[in-house]
Amino acid sequence: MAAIIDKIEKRIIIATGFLLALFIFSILYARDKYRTDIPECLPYDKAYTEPKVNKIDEKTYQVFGVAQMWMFQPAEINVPVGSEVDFFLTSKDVVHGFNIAQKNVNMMAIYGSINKTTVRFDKPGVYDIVCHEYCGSGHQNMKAQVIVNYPQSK
Ligand SMILES: [Cu+2]
Repeated sequence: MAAIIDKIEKRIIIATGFLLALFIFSILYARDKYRTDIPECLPYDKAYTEPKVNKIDEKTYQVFGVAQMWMFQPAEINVPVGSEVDFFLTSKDVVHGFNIAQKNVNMMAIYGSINKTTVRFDKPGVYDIVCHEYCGSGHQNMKAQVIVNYPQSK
């Protein structure tokens, strides 16, 4: 009797291992194929709770994004075409979502924590940022925009 159970357990362990390998492979495949950046967690630092956009150089920007009931700050981010933007994201209250559908960005804004992802904007246009974690009665009003334009000629 015990031998039969062992056999089933063995199969379950093998199947679980296979599924785990499949999940990990899927994430790595999606990262390379769709150039999806997997968000990282950084050590918490109060400096990130001040919403701002830092220009590092012509093509590199840092956005300190702060989510709160019910808004994102900064609400409008202007960058030139071809920019690489590091988003550092935190929340002032509850858990919020941070989704840029056109760029496959899917992050959470969490109180007391900093999440980071990097996005490259190669095409001009307006990229909507929405909160996709239900966070209260004003949830549907939580949006911001990344506006990507050609640099103005001097
Ligand atoms: Cu929200």
